[in-house]
Amino acid sequence: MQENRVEIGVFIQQAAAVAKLPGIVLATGRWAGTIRRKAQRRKLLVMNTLFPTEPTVPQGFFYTSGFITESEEDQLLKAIAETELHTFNFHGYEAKRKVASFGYDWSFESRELSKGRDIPPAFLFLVSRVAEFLKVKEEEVGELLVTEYPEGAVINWHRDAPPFDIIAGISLLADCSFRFRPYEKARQSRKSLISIPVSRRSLYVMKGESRSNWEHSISPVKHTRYSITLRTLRK
Ligand SMILES: O=C(O)CCC(=O)C(=O)O
Repeated sequence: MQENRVEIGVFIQQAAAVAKLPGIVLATGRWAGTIRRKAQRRKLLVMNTLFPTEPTVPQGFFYTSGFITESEEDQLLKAIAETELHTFNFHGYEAKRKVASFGYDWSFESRELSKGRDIPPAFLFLVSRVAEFLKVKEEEVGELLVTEYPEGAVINWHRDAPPFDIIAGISLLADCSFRFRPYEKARQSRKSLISIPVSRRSLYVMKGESRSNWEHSISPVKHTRYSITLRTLRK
């Protein structure tokens, strides 16, 4: 997992820095002072990075760039152009973004899941690719949501609806800044905010803690962006 790689990377970096410290006992004369001061600065640096207060990314979050090719992105954008999108409405508030949902649809009004339209054939290659990546059966992907973010549109802080389990997001046409903050209000602070640059054609996955203990949002997009969100249903 990415976070493990990050942790291992930090550990190797720190181990390398620590390994250079014995240099101070070998030096004598005026060099000893310089080397000692350098070593102390290095030691401070190590101490500052040894126990990070927050992880780099929440546990259970995975990101990979270039998940789809440019021609697959074109293919999906053509499929979206043929899809009727409607303005997203949240308790009477009309958002800037537009959506189309296929498979199981969650209603924010009734807080119920209902079976909607079948996923159009043009998106099925993506369902199968993501299912393979997640190591789940294609049938386990319960919903495919297409979202259009015109320039300046956002998605506000939220945690996905309870009936869904794993969330996978593919970005099309533009990059965005994907943010996490702890779900628990008491743990929210400027320091606990995590911003992750997400590029077009990439895939991110949220499961585990990133899905249940954190909420996410997207900052205003600089250029029109589309996303395809695939969600598995809880068993
Ligand atoms: O556009 C995205 O990648 C995020 C979508 C999302 O968070 C949602 O629909 O709940």
